[in-house]
Parts: sequence; C-alpha cells; structure tokens
Amino acid sequence: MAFVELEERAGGVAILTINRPEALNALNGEVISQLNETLDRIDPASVRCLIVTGAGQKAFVAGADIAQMRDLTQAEGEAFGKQGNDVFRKLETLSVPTVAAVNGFALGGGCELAMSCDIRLCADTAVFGQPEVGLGITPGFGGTQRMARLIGPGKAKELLYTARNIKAPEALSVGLVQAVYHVETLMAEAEKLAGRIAGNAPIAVRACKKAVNDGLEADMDAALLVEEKLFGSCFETADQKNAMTAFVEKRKPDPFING
Ligand code: CO8
Repeated sequence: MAFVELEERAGGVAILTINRPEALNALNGEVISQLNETLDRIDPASVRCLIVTGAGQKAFVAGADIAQMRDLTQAEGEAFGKQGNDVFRKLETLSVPTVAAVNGFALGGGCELAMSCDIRLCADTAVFGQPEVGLGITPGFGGTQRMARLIGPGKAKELLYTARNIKAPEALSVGLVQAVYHVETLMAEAEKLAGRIAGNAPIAVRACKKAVNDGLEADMDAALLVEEKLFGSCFETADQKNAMTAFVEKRKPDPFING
C-alpha cells in the first residue's frame, strides 16, 4: 500500500503526499519508512522545490499513530522516536527547498513534520498543536527543539505544557506559518510559491538553504564562514555566469540549467 506518494510536475516542482486519509494520515512505522524511501528518491537534478502535504480535506497529518504507540516499551518508544527523528532530519536537511502545505490538522508528529520543512503555508481550516503531554508522552519527532527555535522558547513551552491546539490565525501571528489561504486555494498558492522558488538558480537556492540551516547551528563567526564558502561555491557555475552576463547586457537570463 502506498502511504506516501510523489508526483513530479513540470517546472521542477514535486508534491509529496502523506496518503492515509482513513486515519487522518497518522504516521505509523510503515508510513515513516515509506517517507524515508521517498525522500531518498528525490533527485535535485530534476526537483527544484518540494511541497509536502496530506491527502484528503481534513488533515495534513493528525500525529503519530496512537494505536500503534499504546503498548510500546521504553526501549521501543525510544527506537520509534529515533526512526521519526532520523527521517524528519533527512527532510529538514534535504538539499532541495521544501514547502509544507498544511491542509488541516497538524497535530503531534504532523506539526513536527510541518516544522521540518523550510516554509509553512496553511489552510484557514488548519489546526496545529503538540497534544503529547495529554497522552502521557513528550513530542518525539523533534517538536521540542524545532518549535522552540521557530517561535521562541516561551511560546513553545506554553503550547507544549498546555497541549493547547491553535488555529491558523494564531499560527500565523506566532510565526509558526508564513501565510494562511482559503482551503480551496492552498495548493494553488503552494504551487505558485514553489514554482517561483524553482525558477531561481537551483544551486544558489540550495546554498541559501544550507547557509541558513548550518549557520543557525553555529556561532556568528563560524556561520559567516559557512556563508562565505557557499557564496564562493556559486561562482563559476553556468547559472551565475548566465544571470550576471544577462544583467550586464541588460537582458533577461536564459532559463537556469541547475549547473
Ligand atoms: N493515530 C491513530 N489514529 C488516528 C490518529 C492518530 N494520531 N488521529 C486520527 N486517527 C484515526 C481515528 O482513530 C479515526 O479512526 P476510525 O475511523 O477507525 O475510528 C480516524 O482517524 C478519524 O479520526 P476521528 O474520528 O477522531 O476524527 P475527528 O474529526 O472526530 O477528530 C482529531 C479529529 C481531533 C484530529 C482526532 O482524530 C484526534 O484528536 N486525533 C489525535 C491527535 C493527536 O493527539 N495527535 C498526536 C499523537 S502523539 C504524536 O504525534 C507523538 C509524535 C512523537 C512520537 C514519538 C514516539 C515515541
């Protein structure tokens, strides 16, 4: 059964869909394993921006599978957390840029999946939250770490300790998402954004992603060195020569070739 689908569109945009709508796309071990394999198939030679979304009208992902987790031992819980963490870290550090199109409930592991993407857009029907403490556990797929980094430790702790769900407007106001759209237009808007990203020089876009990600994990001096190296790596690419020559010659650049 395909719980994760990957569809490549023209123009370098691909759409990854978590497809288990009968359980609101809840993440069991099999879904996570298929997500892992799907991420391995994404080829930056053809994919310039990846959209991550959930199947159906109701949920992005309603969390890790509670029925499957109920009887886990301590060691099994830790192993499940590692399985999720490894895959979500793979997504976070995927070389191509990623946009989460959050089309409904993004709870627990679903909120954590969205936070592992570079940019989050959501439907006006979206609901975010980390309900774990109400289930007797902590977030286990990176939620404590990524939420604190994205919206600050105070707000993150309030949401984590209370297990309070928030709707789209509050998610926007705390900076958890970058934009809210009517549920009917969300995917079109996500594709528009992804298309715009995909139209820029891919090596440079990927270098921006790496610079932000790696730089945030370093002190400022080391972070600026990361940027210098990545900045330098863009020179002598065909896309850089094409774009800068076009500017100097007062014309539009040829389409970028990802080289
Ligand atoms: N796990 C398993 N099944 C689920 C989940 C889930 N997280 N969420 C929904 N489902 C299933 C329901 O059981 C139901 O199945 P069935 O039709 O067979 O009864 C089906 O999806 C539809 O759901 P509902 O009938 O509940 O739909 P409602 O519209 O009434 O409610 C909600 C929607 C509010 C989203 C509700 O389904 C809900 O509260 N879901 C659980 C949300 C949640 O608590 N998520 C967090 C889970 S914990 C987690 O993600 C931890 C991540 C880190 C793990 C670390 C591992 C160690």
